[in-house]
Amino acid sequence: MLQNHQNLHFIYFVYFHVQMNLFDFPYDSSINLLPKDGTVNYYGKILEFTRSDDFYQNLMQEIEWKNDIAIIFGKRIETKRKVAWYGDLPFEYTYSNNTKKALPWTENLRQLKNLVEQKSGESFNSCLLNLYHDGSEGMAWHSDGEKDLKKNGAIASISLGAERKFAFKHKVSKEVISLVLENGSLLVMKDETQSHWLHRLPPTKKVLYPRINLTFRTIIAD
Ligand SMILES: O=C(O)CCC(=O)C(=O)O
Ligand SMILES: [Mn+2]
Repeated sequence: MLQNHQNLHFIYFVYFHVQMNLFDFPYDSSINLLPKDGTVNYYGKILEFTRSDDFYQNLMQEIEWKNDIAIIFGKRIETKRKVAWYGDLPFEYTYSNNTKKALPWTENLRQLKNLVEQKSGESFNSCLLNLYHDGSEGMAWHSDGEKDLKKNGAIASISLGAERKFAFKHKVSKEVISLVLENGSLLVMKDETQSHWLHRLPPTKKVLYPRINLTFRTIIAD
């Protein structure tokens, strides 16, 4: 009996470890990465490599990528990074004095939206996509507190392609929390995160490949 019991433990142990390796889900998504004033949960890879690669290839082709406009030292400049904006309705979204009208979901975006909604338990009506061609392109410190966004609404971020470092900085205490966003991973920012923390994607010389980022959001239609 004792022997059987031990075997059972052994089998469970091996099964559990194989499962962990097969699906590579080592993160506890209930852990809040922020010490205060907001909630950030990292789910690790939620897409297996081939699925993630399919989405990456399809989105690269089908998305209407456009150069973005940013205001740097008071000047409007066109970024090398490309962006696109999709949603349930032709929502208008304004940032850096730049207004975009959301395009209708593609089948790939709909599938990713369903997946992040199921994983996060939140719902979204729009998605901002960013394409960084390599590590020379990034995004400076900012928060996603635009007036068109639902206040304290969750933002779900999917990463496809090259893995990149991502960081949060508290607006008052200046504490910095960083992590690596892996290919096929999900990160969710919610509660008061955007009011109290900035985030950025630092540029790096080490990354030579593209990355696509999708941030699912909730827009308040007028
Ligand atoms: O590329 C990322 O991971 C973040 C993008 C971002 O912060 C944004 O689009 O507001
Ligand atoms: Mn952002």
